[in-house]
Amino acid sequence: MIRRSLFVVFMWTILFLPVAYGENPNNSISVTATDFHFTPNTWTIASGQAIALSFTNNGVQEHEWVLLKQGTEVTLPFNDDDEEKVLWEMETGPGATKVGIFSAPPQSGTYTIVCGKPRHIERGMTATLIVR
Ligand SMILES: [Cu+2]
Repeated sequence: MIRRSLFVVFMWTILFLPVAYGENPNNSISVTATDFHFTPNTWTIASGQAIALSFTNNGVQEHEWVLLKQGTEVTLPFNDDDEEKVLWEMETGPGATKVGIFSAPPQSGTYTIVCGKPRHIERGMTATLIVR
């Protein structure tokens, strides 16, 4: 019985681990924020997948990576009134790196990324997320 259990675990490892690891690179993106840019400023992810975002802040101010709903128009100033436009957001402090997990939208297309801190959009903190 033990031998059979070990065999099942062994086969599971052979069959499924390569798939799991193989998918990881496509489901991980990274961004570096400075005052006041995102680098890179375009990412492509798979629809409906869990996506890990590694967010490094090399600026001296706090920055956000805010994923807006598809078709959202950014109206300035961007503030608390715009909260209903947000699908997911993450904030990272100066000199820090954080990893967050979000669900890629099920609908493919182009989504707008902004930093929601006051007047950061105006200074250039916008980017594009492509969902395929
Ligand atoms: Cu910012």
